[in-house]
Amino acid sequence: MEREVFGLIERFDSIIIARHKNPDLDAYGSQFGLYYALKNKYPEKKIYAIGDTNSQNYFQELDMVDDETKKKSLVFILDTVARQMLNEEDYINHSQLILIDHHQNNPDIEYDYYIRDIESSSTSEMIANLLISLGIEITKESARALYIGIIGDTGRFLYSSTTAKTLLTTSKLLKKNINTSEIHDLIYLESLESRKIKNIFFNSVEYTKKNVAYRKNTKEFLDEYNLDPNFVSRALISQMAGIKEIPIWANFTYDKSQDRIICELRSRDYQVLEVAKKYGGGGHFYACGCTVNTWEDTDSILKDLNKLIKG
Ligand SMILES: [Mn+2]
Repeated sequence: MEREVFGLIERFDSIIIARHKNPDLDAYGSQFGLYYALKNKYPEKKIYAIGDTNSQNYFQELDMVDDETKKKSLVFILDTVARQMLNEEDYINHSQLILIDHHQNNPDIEYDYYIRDIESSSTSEMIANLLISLGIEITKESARALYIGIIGDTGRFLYSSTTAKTLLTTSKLLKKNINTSEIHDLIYLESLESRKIKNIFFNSVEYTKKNVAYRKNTKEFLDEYNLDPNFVSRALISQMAGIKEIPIWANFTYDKSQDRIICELRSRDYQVLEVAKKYGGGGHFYACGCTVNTWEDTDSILKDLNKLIKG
């Protein structure tokens, strides 16, 4: 299938690279990793990176593309295959649609080609290997993006999603002389304010009778400290990780922009994905999420999480 994808890249003069909304480092990394490599190899083609942006954009502004251009373009969607994770305007208009993803879900959108590798740590790792196998040069800029995506999804090579292939792929990126300490400072240095918020967050974590740790981040909490729901949802959940007594942890965050509650579920040993799926979400077996309408829904999620724990 990689050869067919290569044929399409060669054939189209207009190529659009999209990824899931509320992008994380892997969504950005895979998007810009592919973008910079294609821009370098095909300077005569129109290459676009599109989508929403947030505080994790360590790259550049996204492109605006009109519907007419989209309709005659090859469109890539990276790091998701789920309609719920996408802005419809990012993919609905296209000539050919290619999905590239490392998640467990089955696509619920129509596509032309789908490259899936659930063994891959990240979509960025997949893009790196795709570029290598197609003989498309990974420039230094592209390598930096792909490296950022890989460290994002592996927690700097800490999670068990890190494989021999992940490290082999990363070593090829490091040969491009990217400055890893500069990257790590950019992404991981935090402000004093942020550390203080983490303390407030952790001190008010609650526990179910089966020791599922959870935090309900209400509108009042977000307003009081002027917090971005994506930051609270994605960045603060790790405060509950790595605790011996806590097998499952969940973070529920009110999002004003959609008047709904973002749920992030994590576990070391229990497959929480089935619970996320029950509420219309998806992701990985041990790290996934969904979005619900009411706080009562979050209570029923907690009940379902409790049921996963035996004894
Ligand atoms: Mn990913």
